[in-house]
Amino acid sequence: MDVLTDRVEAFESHIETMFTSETRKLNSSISHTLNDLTSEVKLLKTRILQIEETAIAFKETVVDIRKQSATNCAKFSNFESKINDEIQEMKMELAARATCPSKWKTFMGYCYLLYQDAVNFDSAETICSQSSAFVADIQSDDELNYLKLLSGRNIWVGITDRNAEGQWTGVRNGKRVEFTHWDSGQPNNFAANDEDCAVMYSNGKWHDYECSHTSAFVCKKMVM
Ligand SMILES: [Ca+2]
Ligand SMILES: [Ca+2]
Repeated sequence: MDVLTDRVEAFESHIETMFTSETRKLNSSISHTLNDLTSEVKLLKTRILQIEETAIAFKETVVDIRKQSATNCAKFSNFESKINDEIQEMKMELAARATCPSKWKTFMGYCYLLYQDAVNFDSAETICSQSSAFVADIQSDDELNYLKLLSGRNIWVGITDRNAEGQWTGVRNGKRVEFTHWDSGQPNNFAANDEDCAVMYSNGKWHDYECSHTSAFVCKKMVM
């Protein structure tokens, strides 16, 4: 009986030892896991703080950039307006100093000379080019009224649609004509379907004509 009791006690003691040992191990493992988790939480908190700081710094940078660009815009606009003012002043000074050769008339920065003899358009161009000028193109109502008064007769207009029918361009610069003053029904490309030059009548209305037609003309060049 004693032997049995001893064995039971020994078994109980063994079980207790095992239980204690396992409990310790478990406690230790839980404690490690807790420590690890705590460290990770700490790391995450630090990271979140860093991200928040970066976000705040970024927002401040954006605000600064906005302020800076508004300032720069204002500066640039101010600078642009100063430059424009200076250009305007220089133009006025230039216009005040500029002169036209004798016999030429001055109007809005250009010199004009009327040739009363009627010639075809190419001859008119040649005569004007000999004075470094061109057959007057007409770019505004003001210029049209001025040339009407100056010439008092039919004159060639320095435009043509020779290169592409119906596409009128300035002979001076080849640019598409923006200002026109065609009479009603004009341009009609009427004569032999080949009216590629233009004449302004004394009433200011424009008609397309064959370039071989003859007319008086006005040469035009910039004031020097
Ligand atoms: Ca034509
Ligand atoms: Ca015509």
